[in-house]
Amino acid sequence: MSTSNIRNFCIIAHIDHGKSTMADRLLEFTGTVEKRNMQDQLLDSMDLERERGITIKLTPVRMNYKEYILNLIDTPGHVDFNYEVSRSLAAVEGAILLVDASQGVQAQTIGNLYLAIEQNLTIIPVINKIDMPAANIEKTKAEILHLLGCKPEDIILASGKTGQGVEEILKAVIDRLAPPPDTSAQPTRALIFDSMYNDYKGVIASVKIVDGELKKGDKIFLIGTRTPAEVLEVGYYKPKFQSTPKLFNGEIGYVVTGLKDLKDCRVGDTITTFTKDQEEKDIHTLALPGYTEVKPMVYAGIFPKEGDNYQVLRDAIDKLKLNDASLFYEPEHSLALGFGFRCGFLGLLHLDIFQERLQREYNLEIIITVPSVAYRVIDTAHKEKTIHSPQEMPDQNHLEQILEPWMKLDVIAPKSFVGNVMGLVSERKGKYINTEYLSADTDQRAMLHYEIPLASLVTDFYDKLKTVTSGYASMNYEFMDYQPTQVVRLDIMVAEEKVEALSTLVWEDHAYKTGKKIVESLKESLPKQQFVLKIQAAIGGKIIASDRLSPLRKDVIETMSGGDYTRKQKLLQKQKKGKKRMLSHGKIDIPPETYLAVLKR
Ligand SMILES: Nc1nc2c(ncn2[C@@H]2O[C@H](COP(=O)(O)OP(=O)(O)OP(=O)(O)O)[C@@H](O)[C@H]2O)c(=O)[nH]1
Ligand SMILES: [Mg+2]
Repeated sequence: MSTSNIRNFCIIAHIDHGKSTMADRLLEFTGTVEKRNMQDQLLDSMDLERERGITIKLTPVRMNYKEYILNLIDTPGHVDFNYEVSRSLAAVEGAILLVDASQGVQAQTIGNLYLAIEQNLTIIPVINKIDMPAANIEKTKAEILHLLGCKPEDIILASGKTGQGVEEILKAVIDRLAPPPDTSAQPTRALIFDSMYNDYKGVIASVKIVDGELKKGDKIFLIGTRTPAEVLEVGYYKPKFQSTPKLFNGEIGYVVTGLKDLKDCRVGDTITTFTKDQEEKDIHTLALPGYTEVKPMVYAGIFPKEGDNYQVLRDAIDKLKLNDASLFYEPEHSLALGFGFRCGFLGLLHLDIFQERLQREYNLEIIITVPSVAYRVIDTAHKEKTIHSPQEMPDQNHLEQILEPWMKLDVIAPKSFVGNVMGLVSERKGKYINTEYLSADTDQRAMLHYEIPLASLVTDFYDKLKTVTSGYASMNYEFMDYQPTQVVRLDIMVAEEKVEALSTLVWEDHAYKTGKKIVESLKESLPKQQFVLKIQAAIGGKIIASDRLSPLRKDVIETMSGGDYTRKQKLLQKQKKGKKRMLSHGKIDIPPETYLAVLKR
C-alpha cells in the first residue's frame, strides 16, 4: 500500500506553550472527536494530568483529513519527561514547534528542538497564543528566525484558543513533511515507542510500522527481549482504541501482544514477524536503532508507614511500573523504616507524581526518604559501586574516591537578570561556560551555558531560579559525566532520635551551612507536639546544629471556649498521655511536606 497519503508528526514545545490545546483544535477541525465529546486538553487523559494542567505521557492520535491519514503525537513539555519526547520523535517524520508569543523561545523550546534535529525531522515553526494581549509576535519571530535560520514566511501564526492558524498548520503538515518511505515489501519491522498494561487487553505496544505490515493472528518476535508472541488485535488511537484488520507500513497504532509481563515489551524494541525456519542471526540484523535506555536522576527510599502494608506497597508499585517504563525500583531494607523499596525517578516532578499516585490510587500512607543522586564510590581495594542513599555509603576509612553526576545546564533569562543567575549557579558549585543571545538584538535575552552538579538541581534550584529572575528564566539540562566530589553523611535527630528518612549526603564544605538550614526549615515545617521538640543535625555523631520547637500545650487550652475546669484537665491529661506514647514509641510522625522542606534549602 502506498504511504503517500500518510503524515506522522508530533507537537513539541516548552512547558505550557499550548501543545495539548493545539491538539484539541486539530482533533476538532478534522472531526476526529465530536464536539459534544470535546473537553480542554482532551489528550491529557490521566486524572493527575488534568488536575495539574500538565502533560506527563506522550499520546498518539490518528486523524483523517481530506484524503490524508495524519498521525499526531502530543508530548510533555516538562524536562523530567524528555524521554517521552525523544521516543515520540523517533516515530515521526516532522515536528510542529510551538512557541508561546507572550513568552518567546524558552529553554525547552531549544532542548526539544535539538532532539528533533538529531532525528533529522522537518520542523514546522508556529507562533502560538497570538490572541493574548501580551503576545509579542515580532520579537518571537526574530528569535525563531535566529534559532532555525528559516524564512519568515515559514512561520505560522496561530492560537489554540481561537483556532486561528489551525488549517494552515494542517496544510503545512501535508505539504512540508515527507510521507514515510514505502517499504511495504520488506520484512515486517515495527518500532515500539511506548508500551502499557491494560486491565482488559494485557500488554499493548504503541508502534510505528517501519516496514511491512501487522495483523491479527501474526506470529511475532520481539527482537531485543527475544520474546515470541501472537498478535491478538491491531488498531489506531482515535484517541480511544479502534481496532482495524491490518496496520500498514508507515502507520502509527497499537498492537495487543497477548503478553502478560510488560518487561517483555520494552520501548525501543523491534517487533518482527516470526517464522520457525528463520535463523536467529537473521532476525537480529532486523533490529531498529531504538533508544538509549533512560537512567533515573534521583533516588528515594519508599516505605509503608505501617510495616504490614509492605505487600500492598509492592503490588501498588508493580502496577504503577506497568505504565511507567522509566520508573526504577528494587527492594530495600532499613533498620529504622523496615521493608520498602529504593526507587529511581527522572526528576522531582516524577517523584512527586509517583508519590501522589500511590496515595491517591492505592490509598497508601508512605514514608519517603530525602531524595539523593547516584554516587559512584571507589573503595581502597579499587572496587567501584554505585550508591543511591546515605545508608549505602561505605565507611570513610575504606573510601578512595567519590564521584557525583554533573549536568549541562542551559538557562534563558532577560539580560538584566544575568548577574542573579550567575550568583545562584556559583553558590551551587556551577561553572560558567559561555553565553549566547536569542536574537541579533543583544539587549534582549541571553542563553547561559553552565556545568553543574546534579545534586544542585534536585534541591530547589528551579524555584530559586524563578525567584531571582522574577519568574522570567527557564532552564533545561542533560547528563554530562561523573566528577570527583567530597560528601559526608548528615543525620537529623528529632527528639533525640535519628530520623533515618531525613539523612542526606551533603558536600563536606557545605555541611555546616546545610545542617543549620535543614534544622531551621524543620522547625518551621514540623507540626508542634505537646512537648518541646529538640531538632539537631549531626555528622558522624557530632552535633553541628540544634534548635527547639516549642510545645503546642498553650494553644490547646487557649482554643477552648469557656472555663470548664474538668474539660481542661481532661485535655491536659490527654496531652500528657500523648507525649508519653510518642516518646515511648520513639517516633515522631513526620508529615511528607517535611521531607520537601529538607530538600528546599
Ligand atoms: N490565551 C491563550 N491561552 C492558551 C492558548 N493555548 C493554550 N493556552 C493556555 O495555556 C495553558 C497551557 O496549555 P496546554 O495546552 O496545557 O500546554 P502544553 O504545552 O500542552 O503544556 P505541557 O504539556 O504541560 O507542556 C492552558 O491554561 C491553556 O488554556 C492560546 O492559544 N491562547
Ligand atoms: Mg500538554
